Amino acid sequence: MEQTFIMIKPDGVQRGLVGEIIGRFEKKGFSLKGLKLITVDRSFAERHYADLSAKPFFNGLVEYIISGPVVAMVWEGKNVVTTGRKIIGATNPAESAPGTIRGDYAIDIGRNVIHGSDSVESGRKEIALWFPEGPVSWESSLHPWIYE
Ligand code: RTP
Repeated sequence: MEQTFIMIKPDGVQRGLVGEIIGRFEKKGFSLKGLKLITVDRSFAERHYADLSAKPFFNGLVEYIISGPVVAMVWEGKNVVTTGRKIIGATNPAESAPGTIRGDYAIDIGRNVIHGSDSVESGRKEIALWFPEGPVSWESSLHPWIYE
């Protein structure tokens, strides 16, 4: 089954949005396979965002991510990468539809509350980086009520 890496960024944690965000993924029917509250250092944040190292906003982005604890998660389910990005909404909250997490809870692109892997392959890489111990292996007894 497909997995994705989801991170509630420091602003989401500080604003008390952890329960709300987890609830949205849970209620959709996805399964939580990894969860930790963690404060990362600069070199770790730079590794996570290595693909963006040439961008002008890179330093500000790294400062933001290391500014407080984040909630790192692995979520599993059919099409969870693409559907997870839809639940999250467009990168710039000014363009995120109401009903999405960013559309409902964010205003500035540099304080957009949450991260989600943009492909199955980057999900794999990000899960390996954040969960070197591997996700938790379990299967929800609700599966027959969620998948036909
Ligand atoms: P994410 O990785 O956080 O899920 O976001 P994304 O794929 O939707 O967007 P990406 O282009 O990968 O950018 C990563 C994060 O960098 C910040 N950003 N700031 N100031 C700016 O122009 C700018 N552009 C991007 C955002 O926090 C974005 O989520």
